[in-house]
Amino acid sequence: MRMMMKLLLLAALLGLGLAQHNPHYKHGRTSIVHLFEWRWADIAAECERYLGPNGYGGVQISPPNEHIIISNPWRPWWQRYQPIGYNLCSRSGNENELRDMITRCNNVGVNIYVDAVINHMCGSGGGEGHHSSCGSYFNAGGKDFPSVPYTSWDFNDGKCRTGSGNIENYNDIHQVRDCRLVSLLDLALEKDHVRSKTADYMNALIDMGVAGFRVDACKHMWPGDMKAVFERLHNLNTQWFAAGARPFMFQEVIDLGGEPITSSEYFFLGRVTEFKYGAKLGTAVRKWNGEKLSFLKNWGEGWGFMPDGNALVFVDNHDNQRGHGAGGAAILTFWDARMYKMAMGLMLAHPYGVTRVMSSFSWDRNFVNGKDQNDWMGPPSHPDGSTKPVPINADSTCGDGWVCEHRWRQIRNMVIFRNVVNGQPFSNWWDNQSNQIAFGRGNRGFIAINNDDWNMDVTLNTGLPAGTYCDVISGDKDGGRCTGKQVQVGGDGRAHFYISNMDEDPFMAIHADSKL
Ligand code: QV4
Ligand code: CA
Repeated sequence: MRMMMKLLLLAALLGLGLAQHNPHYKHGRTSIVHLFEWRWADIAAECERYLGPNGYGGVQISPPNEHIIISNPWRPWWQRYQPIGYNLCSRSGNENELRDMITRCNNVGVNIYVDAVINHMCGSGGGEGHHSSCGSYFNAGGKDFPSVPYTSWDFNDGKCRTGSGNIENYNDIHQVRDCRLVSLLDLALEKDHVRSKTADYMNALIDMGVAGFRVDACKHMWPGDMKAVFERLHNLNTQWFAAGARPFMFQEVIDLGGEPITSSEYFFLGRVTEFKYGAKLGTAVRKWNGEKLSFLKNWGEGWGFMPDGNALVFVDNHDNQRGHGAGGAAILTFWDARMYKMAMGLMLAHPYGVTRVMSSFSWDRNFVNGKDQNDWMGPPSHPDGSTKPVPINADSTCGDGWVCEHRWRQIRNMVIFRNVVNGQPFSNWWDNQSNQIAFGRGNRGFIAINNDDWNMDVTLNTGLPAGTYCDVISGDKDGGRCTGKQVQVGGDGRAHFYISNMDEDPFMAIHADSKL
């Protein structure tokens, strides 16, 4: 009997924990798109006209809470990572627009995940007054945020032992948690008042229908304090989610190894961003440090990444696509389009992790001594600092500086590929011991990649049923025909792949739904 009770208790605990690892996708969807800095009205429209129809599982939205308004530099993107309070008005829109967007996206099966900035408020040098996105008064120097309210009692300064009050040494776990990250006023999350205000903010969003959170700067919060907040969170709104569904949590922890704080400390709270993934994939696709694609035969946990069930993976994110955060020069972004698409194809075809697609805005980079002087630039905006809408061109691309990687045919089609092969095992690996590789997903999909400087010309076992398949990288299946290349799979499941290293996109992918 005792063993039985223990097993039941374990199951319950695991169930609780695992539930926060589950994105609650609808209709077998598998990927999240980060619509960085998009306005709520544009996200709602995109859910209905594009993300729903093309099988995206959810959207990570920029922080919806009230943030500081910064004039020097002019309206930087990172002003939204400096909270002034939890009123739901920001550069992306007001509470009504947010509510409307969440409803419209949920109604077409696209979940909303909120970027929650709960470790801190604005920078200590943020000044005093009403320069905030809802106009609320605050006094950073006095640590006074009446719109919450937070006063100086609600911050960690008494606990921080460094001279500057900022984090000075990432090898000291107390500094990392209890001092200020680049001078951002550090909240005392062990206090009940702070925990309840944080939970109230997140619960308001859960009750509006969000499916979970990307939690900012988790390395800088004690896991025990985060647990105390997460335990106060409501179950998801039963208008769109099963009764008892727990919010999906994916925690931003930058762990490339070498620091005392590790990703694994946060596994029990939800999934964790695996920053090693993008750094290693960029290095391999760029063929730096002697890396070759043929080494990716054991990609995933075999490369020392965290256990699959805990991982949130991406090629780039809003920080490291512009030199912030971690990943360094190896990170591939939309600026390196040809390699980027190859990396995205590989990530979306491979079973490891929950995948996130970055959708960016462009800016005029200005490198001086290897550093982009314009890495602070905010989204396409009007002279008054308000964000421009996202115009959709006749060819389905976006205009006005919005990059819309999630609409690039090669990426959109690989998001669909991932849905089609969901649950199928990694199979039929082949490589040429250099940079030509291929692998399948059971009997539902197959990808072949040529990253060598010569042609790929091989006959491979795809594992797929016989038939004619459209290559979804060079084109689409349009009714009864392929607009790009096609692949003939024989009765034995084998198919011939010819991929010139001069191709616009030197990789091909076929799946059960691209079969004529
Ligand atoms: C500067 C100096 C400080 C100085 C301060 C004085 O750097 O040393 O004390 O002025 O006022 C902006 C400026 C930064 C400035 C700071 C405070 O860039 O120069 O400090 O404001 O005024 C984003 C940007 C940061 C930005 C921050 C707040 O990346 O540049 O700082 O927003 O606006 C670590 C963390 C990880 C974090 C990563 C960037 O472990 O969690 O750094 N990533 C997340 C988000 C990221 C965000 C934050 C955390 C903070 O992904 O986008 O930082 O919320 O690795
Ligand atoms: Ca902290």
